[in-house]
This record gives sequence, C-alpha cells and structure tokens, in this order.
Amino acid sequence: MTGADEQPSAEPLAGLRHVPGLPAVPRSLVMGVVNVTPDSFSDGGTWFDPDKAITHGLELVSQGADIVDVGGESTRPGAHRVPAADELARVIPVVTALAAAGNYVSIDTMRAEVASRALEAGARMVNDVSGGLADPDMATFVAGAQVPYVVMHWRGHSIDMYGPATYGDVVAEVREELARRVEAVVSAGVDPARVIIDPGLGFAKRPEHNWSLLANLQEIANLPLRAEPFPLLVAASRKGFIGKLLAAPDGQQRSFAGSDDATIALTALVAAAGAWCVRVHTVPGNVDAVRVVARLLQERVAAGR
Ligand code: PMM
Repeated sequence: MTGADEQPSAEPLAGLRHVPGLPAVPRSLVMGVVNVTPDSFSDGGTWFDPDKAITHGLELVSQGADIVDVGGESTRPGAHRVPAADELARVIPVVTALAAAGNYVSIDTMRAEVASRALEAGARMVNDVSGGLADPDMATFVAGAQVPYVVMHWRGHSIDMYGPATYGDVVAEVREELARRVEAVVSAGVDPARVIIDPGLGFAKRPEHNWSLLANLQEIANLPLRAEPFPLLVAASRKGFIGKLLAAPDGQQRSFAGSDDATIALTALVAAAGAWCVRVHTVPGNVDAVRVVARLLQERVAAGR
C-alpha cells in the first residue's frame, strides 16, 4: 500500500521522526487494532476466535495498516484483569501468524511475561497502557529487548476507571505524569529514541479531559526531558467521548461503528498536529486521512511555513 507520496525522504516532516525498528514513512503511521478479547468495549467478542483475529489482522494490513496491535486483555471501564495464562493463550497464536506473514506486530499488554512471549513469537513493539506502572518488570524487560515502547498515561486499572479522573489542569498533569514515567523507564535502561508517548484518551479521563488533551497535543509531546518532541500515539478510535459528542437529540449515544467517520476526522486533525501514529479499528479512511495530511504538510514545508 505504499504510494509514491510515501517514499522516505531525507527531510521528515515536523513531528514525524523515525522510531528505530518501525516503518519509515514521511507521514503518520496507522496502527490497526486486533482485540482478541470477549469484552473489549468497541469490538468485544468479534475477533475472539484466533482464526478470525488473524484474518482480521491480515485484512487491516491489506487495507494499509503499518502496524497491527494485538491485545488479549480488555481495558474497558470496569474490566477485571484476566490471568496471564489466558492472555497468552489469546494473543500468542495471533501474533505468531501475523508476524510470520511479515507484518509489524505490536503487543498490547501490561505484563512483561506476555510482552516477552509475544516478542519471541515475532512482535516488534510493546504497547503498554500502564506506561510501566502495572508490572515493575516491564521497563527492564523492554530495555533488554531494545524494541519501541509505547508509554501511555495511566492512573490505575480499569476496574475503577473514573475514580482517579480528577484534574485541576488536565494537560499540565498528564504531561507531568508522562514525563515522570518516561524518566523512570529511561532510567531502567529503555532507549529514549524508542519511547513513544500516548495521552491515554479515556483512561481515567472524562470527555472534557479527552478534548482538552486532543487540543493540546504539541504541549504533551514536548516533555521537559529533551528538546525534540516525543513521537505521539493517539488512540481516539471509537472511544466513548466521540459517541457522547455525537449523541442523538434523545441522548442516545452514537454507536461504536457509527463513530468511525468522526474517528477519521480526528485522525486528520491529530496527524496535522504532528501525531506520529494513530491507533484505529478501521483502516481505509484513516490511511487516506494521513496521506492527505502528509501531502498538505509537505506543501507547507516547501513554502517554508
Ligand atoms: N486504548 C485501548 C487499548 N489499547 N493502547 C494505547 N496505546 N492507547 C490507548 O488509548 C488504548 C490502547 C482501549 O481501546 P479498545 O478496547 O477500543 O482497543
């Protein structure tokens, strides 16, 4: 799915830096979601069967996803943790098949043990929604594995998703808490060039918090730890704050699939704001959006604006 407009160029666009070990294209990357769970909030159960999950992952790639993110533990509000053995049984066959087909596979897990087994099975990246807080062994494991690592802003497990959703200044607090997490994982040995940060939309955040964060992505990417912005992953796809915004006049929240067009709109906006990657449930419109934005940004760079 690589078009002529996607050849790596000597001059990456502002905010889009290459993360070692991942595709190098001068546009935001698109990560397609494969939730191998019975209960994820937007697509729970749809891809729980491993064969269906593999077929779905291959389809996402054929539609243009740069990375497929495989997860075996739901983080929907109120979710209980699943035992590590169940998580492994869900994700490993799917990671194995998708990686064997030559794809960039990310493992969405909070457990070092699952990350380790998934990397053995061919995954090339760890996406940890807890930013290293859920498992004290995770940062050291990632440091040794030398793979890209998504550090998401997180305040606790999903069983109590909204208890800790209190902020004075959500942008400043998320930025500060992310900075502390990045500092911690880097001091555990993780290569800062492989750290990707994520504001954690919906995780201990109410709709107004998510909108504030989306409106201030640059500030979040510019952590005080270094001069360059960190690559930013934005995962707005199908989250409840979109469904709430688009509720019908009778208050009925927009369905998950009914939020996909709005997700594409957000993809375009966050890509234009410099997001390094978007994590999405449907691929074609989102890939089109990042390609359109890259072309416009290229024009801006050429004009020196
Ligand atoms: N959200 C979910 C799962 N994994 N990973 C990252 N990095 N960021 C997120 O916001 C995130 C994630 C939950 O959404 P889903 O159940 O629809 O996949």
